[in-house]
Amino acid sequence: MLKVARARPWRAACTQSLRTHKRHVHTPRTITVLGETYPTDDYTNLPPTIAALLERRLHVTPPHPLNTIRKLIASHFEGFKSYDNLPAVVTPELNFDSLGFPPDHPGRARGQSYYINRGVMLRTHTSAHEVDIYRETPRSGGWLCTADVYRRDEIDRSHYPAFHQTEGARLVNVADMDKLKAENEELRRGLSASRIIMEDCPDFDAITNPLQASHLPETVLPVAQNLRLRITTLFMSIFPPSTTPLHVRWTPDLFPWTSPSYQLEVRYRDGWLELLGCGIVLDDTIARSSHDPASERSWAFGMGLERIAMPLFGVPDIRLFWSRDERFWKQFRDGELRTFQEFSKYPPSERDVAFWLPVGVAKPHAASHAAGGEGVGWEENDLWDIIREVGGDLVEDVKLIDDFWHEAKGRRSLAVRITFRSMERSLERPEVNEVTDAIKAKLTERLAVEIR
Ligand code: FA5
Ligand code: MG
Repeated sequence: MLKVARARPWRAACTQSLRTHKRHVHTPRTITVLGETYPTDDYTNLPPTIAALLERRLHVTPPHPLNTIRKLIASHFEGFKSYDNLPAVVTPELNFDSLGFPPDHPGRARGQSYYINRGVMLRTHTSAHEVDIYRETPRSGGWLCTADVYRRDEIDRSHYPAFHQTEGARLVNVADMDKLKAENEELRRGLSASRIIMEDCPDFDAITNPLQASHLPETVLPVAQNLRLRITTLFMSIFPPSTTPLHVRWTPDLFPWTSPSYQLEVRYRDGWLELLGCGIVLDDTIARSSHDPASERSWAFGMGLERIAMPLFGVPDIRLFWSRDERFWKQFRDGELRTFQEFSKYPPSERDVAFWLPVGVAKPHAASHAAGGEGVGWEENDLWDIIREVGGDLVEDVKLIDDFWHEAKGRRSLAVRITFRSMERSLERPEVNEVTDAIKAKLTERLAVEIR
């Protein structure tokens, strides 16, 4: 206890100087994103490699599979208005506050999201546009919004710092519940005639997934059922009937602006792949959207398009969606589902990199990871970003393989295993060594680590 207390001022000083160092040496005064120039500040953490992805617009570029999926989804939601070109640069107010994220929500931290500066960031989800779009939506209207979203994340075959989501929402007048119940019956009949296996979950749980205080079961349960039925029938219609029936399961979830909330997973390659989150929008958010929570309910969902495209097109690695290689592009036709043929798989090459963290970085778990990174001298996502920035798409996977605290030195040591693999060619040993050396140099320069 005493040790932690004594260590604190020292750690704070070190954190400060590290941050000043990083900013002073590496952050330009301004950065330009999608043609707009912004001043930088102590929150800026958007690397050029990520900023470059904003130009790609894969979800509106035929014959890219994400464009095909976007259109398939839209065809299932007849009469819903589509928004496919909203810019990725948003304010934290839109991305978080408009949806009631608490001030200390971890998603707000610099370590989790990409900030251009304190006032502007890259959207982390399409929900950032919910309130604005609802405002333009008439009573009983529906809408869809598809876009690229950005999150600082680990690297593996199903996680990439940029991915795509389709958000959808439907407003329902509480006076229309009978109509909605009839629609639900129709949807249920369609489902029971299909080969889909659906594990449903309870509509709500009074403790862990409650109805909102102002919602009577009779004016909200049909809406919650309509949400799950519309989504399940969407997947029933876009996944072609095959010998193995599609197997999905609903479970309760938690979002700051919906209650009750649900998540949908699909059975894929011996595991469960998370496809989407959704729920009944809170009255507060409805009111913020210039609608009347007393007479209107709304469901909303946000689904990951790559997660749908991977099983649907048989794409084994999420990096492939960003490929510029014509062997990827020429396999697809606009609007058609085709099974991707892996181009010859080149061998992986692994390198381990071990290093001491800067003196003064606290023992793991002694530090609290406060939102906004205040007082935190070490942010693991900085590590993944730098490795990706230097190694680009040659980096297939990065794993933390060692993390120990050296009592006598009072220092923490980490080791990572980087798997390099090109989708396009065999990597030569000297090239891999050169990239590894460049990664080590950048880690030393930016994070003040000491390579072991
Ligand atoms: C959301 O982003 C919420 N905005 C969804 C929502 C909308 C809830 C409206 C309620 C109402 P979540 O963080 O679970 O939720 O992400 C939604 C989906 O995006 C996931 O289910 C997954 O399919 C996909 N996804 C999330 N992270 C990644 C990633 N790093 N790479 C690829 N896909 C991802
Ligand atoms: Mg989720």
